[in-house]
Amino acid sequence: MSTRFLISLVLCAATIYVLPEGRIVKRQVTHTFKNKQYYVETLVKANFHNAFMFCQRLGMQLLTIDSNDEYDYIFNTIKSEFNFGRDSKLWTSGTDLGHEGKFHWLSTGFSMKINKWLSGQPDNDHGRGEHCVEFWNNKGSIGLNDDRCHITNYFICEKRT
Ligand SMILES: [Ca+2]
Ligand SMILES: [Ca+2]
Repeated sequence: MSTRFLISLVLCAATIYVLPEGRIVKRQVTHTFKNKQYYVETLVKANFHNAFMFCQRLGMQLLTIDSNDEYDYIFNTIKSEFNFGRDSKLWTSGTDLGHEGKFHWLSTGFSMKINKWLSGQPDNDHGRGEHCVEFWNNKGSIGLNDDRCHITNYFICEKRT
């Protein structure tokens, strides 16, 4: 083994070692609507908590939907530009973890004003506990659903401009 090879091996190991926080590569903002920029994460799936932190580490926030117009924009975007097929799911920052049945956006602290739930939702899984809000394609119908926070989904990060 040559000295040069050994040195590069050590340097390479050192680079990996000193980047324990550097696993998230800067993602590109891909969409804008009114005063917001969005990044749709379709490479890494994460549970609700980790999706929230992932967005924070990008200098962004997990999606909050402030109006019906914004909902329609996101809805149309994921339908037309992403393969949001049957059983596809995407986290938003909506949650009723603080108070069962009262949904807020964790990213802003404001209560959820829009009513875009899929038929029969939110159902808290009939009392078994679902506290985090996602877009869900349920057999061709797309809308919001409460789901278990620990499942891993793709998600959308946003940044106010
Ligand atoms: Ca719940
Ligand atoms: Ca549900």
